[in-house]
Amino acid sequence: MKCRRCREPAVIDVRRHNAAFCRDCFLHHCREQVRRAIDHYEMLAPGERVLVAISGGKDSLAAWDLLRALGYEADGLYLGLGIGEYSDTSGEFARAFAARIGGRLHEIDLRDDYGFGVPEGARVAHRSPCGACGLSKRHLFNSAAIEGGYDVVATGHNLDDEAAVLLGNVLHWETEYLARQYPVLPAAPGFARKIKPLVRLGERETAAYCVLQGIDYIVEECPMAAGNRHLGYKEVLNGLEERSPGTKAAFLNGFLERGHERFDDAAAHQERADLQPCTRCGSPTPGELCAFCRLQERARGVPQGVSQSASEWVPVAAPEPT
Ligand code: Q46
Ligand code: ZN
Repeated sequence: MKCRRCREPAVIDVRRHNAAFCRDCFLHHCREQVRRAIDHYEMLAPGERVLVAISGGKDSLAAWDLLRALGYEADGLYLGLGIGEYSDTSGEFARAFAARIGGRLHEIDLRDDYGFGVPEGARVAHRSPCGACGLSKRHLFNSAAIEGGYDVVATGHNLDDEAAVLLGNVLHWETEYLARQYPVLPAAPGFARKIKPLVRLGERETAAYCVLQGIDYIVEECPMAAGNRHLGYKEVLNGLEERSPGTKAAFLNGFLERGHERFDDAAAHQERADLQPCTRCGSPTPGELCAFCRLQERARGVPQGVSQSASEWVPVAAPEPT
């Protein structure tokens, strides 16, 4: 197997592209895919400051590394979720990577800074752990970006993640989620722009990128993910991909190029029009208190460390992993 680009011996094949690459050309391929995604979806303008949501996993660390490699000014933000050993270990990987690249890593700890962890939050809110987690991440990454003067929040969602979320949204015809499922969500008053620069890279590619680039990342999945629908959708798509390489990319890219606009009507954006500042934290919200502040108020009275398995819950929508 020879590298498609330089004809040296290849170390990895990418069946979707019907290509194999040596180490250096594979790293170039990854940078190229991210560069193309940024250009195509107009994710970033020169000089903009990016805050990368860091989980300690392969995708978020690869996203941070790739954005820096492409010359963007990107800092990281690690959010401790209070999920026992998983959170302790993922934080260590995030810190070690930041130290290695000399990057600036902000940190927020949900339990230390806000008085609750994801397990307690889920229990009091009668949500799935991933629901409480997603709400907290969206709120805290956005408010940290606004307060820190960042233009953009970047997440490590890859092609596999996005295809799985799309499958879930289509199976349940979640039209509002379909309207918002796009690699760029524009900024609005109180909201930083959100981008997904890894949308053209598969999960196997981001893992290989980290290995070939010498990036250590937490390999274990979050224990709360067990049994959630999102993993089931990934398995289904992996089965289809195995039989017919390129299916996932065709599914996702077809939606982004030809399907998304059909759901992206004014109504989808209307909800942002009638927002007012949360009386407690100032974030835009339709009510008095934003959803995160309500969650925090309810969760603070609950004993810490109450564990809740995701499989006991039926998520309302597929979670947004990072
Ligand atoms: S971290 Fe949070 Fe994920 Fe864990 S609780 Fe669910 S959403 S699975 S990416
Ligand atoms: Zn609030």
